[in-house]
Amino acid sequence: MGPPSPIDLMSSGACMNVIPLDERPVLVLYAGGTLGMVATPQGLAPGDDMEGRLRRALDTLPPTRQAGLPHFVFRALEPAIDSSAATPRDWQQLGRSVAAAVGDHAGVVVLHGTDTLTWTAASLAYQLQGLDRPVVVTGAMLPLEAEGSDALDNVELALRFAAEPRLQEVAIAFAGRLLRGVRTRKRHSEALSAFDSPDYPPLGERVDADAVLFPGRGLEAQQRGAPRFELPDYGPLAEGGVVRIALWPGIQSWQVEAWLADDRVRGGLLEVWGAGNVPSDPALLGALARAGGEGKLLAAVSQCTAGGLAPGHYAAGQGLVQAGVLSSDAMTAEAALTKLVHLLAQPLGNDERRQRFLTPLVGER
Ligand code: ASN
Repeated sequence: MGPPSPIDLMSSGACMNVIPLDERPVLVLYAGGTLGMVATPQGLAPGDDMEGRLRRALDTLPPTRQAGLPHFVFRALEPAIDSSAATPRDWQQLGRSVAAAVGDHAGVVVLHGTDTLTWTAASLAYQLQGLDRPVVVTGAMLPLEAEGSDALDNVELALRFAAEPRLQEVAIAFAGRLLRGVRTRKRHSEALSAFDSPDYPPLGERVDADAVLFPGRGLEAQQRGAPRFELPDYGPLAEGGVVRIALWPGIQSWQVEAWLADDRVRGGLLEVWGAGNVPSDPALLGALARAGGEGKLLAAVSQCTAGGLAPGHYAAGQGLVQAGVLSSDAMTAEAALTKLVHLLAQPLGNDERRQRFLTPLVGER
């Protein structure tokens, strides 16, 4: 893969396409996940002919609901995977696929496994800054053909929102709600309502058969990223360049040191307690400060699912501030870690990276 290559939206065909936006098809990109899986002797695994199966399932919807669907073209990424196998390379492949095609489509639906769906959605948001139309990620807790499956409802909702021109960001359509991609986490391993956006309200929801958008909550009404895509090469960082360390009572400085001292590690996300507290162990804080001094980009999120950090509020949080660890505020771990990857993959100075980390780029903080 080549060096970072920002693609200017204006020159990517988005504005030169002569077909009006609302007449262009939605693009459905199939990346894998339970939605498309079938039973095999080894357990659920991606099945064949996803497009045919999807179109046949949509044909079973009542005519009034079918009438509300946009026309779409379908493309499968190879190979379809269980999203537990995804790496930053997969985020990059998807980001580039969307960036290359989005100008010719009204919007994009990404069909993705739920296990790491929020990581992909967060990464897409950073790669597709300045998006001027919807990119809607969805999946399912049960395979399309399974009894009581949520797949068809989720795809229907995603298609409806992907044709909504007022939505101009990466969002997740799931279980009747539309959530900001970079604010969402998977909260349940079995329930059909598996996702939550603990610190940001839904961008839309299904009301009866309608997909209702709340435009006032959209990115456009708040901060927007620079009007360009940023598609750096995540390949080198996919080799373990960014680590995630959750503190536990009794964690030792040598353990933190072991993670951070390795030259291959260029950044780290620390999951700390409550509002931003860490053990007052000088050796541990020294290990963090040393890594920061070596130019490693370190940030902290709370282990709590909602509320965010107030670093320095407690004396127990002062050490983190003094060690130069950046506060992720109320960002999800997914949003913070994918942002570290995104910033480290670009040829930026350390100060610029730190400043961008603290700046909201796509509504992530
Ligand atoms: N393991 C599956 C995946 O993430 C889970 C799912 O899609 N519901 O691909």
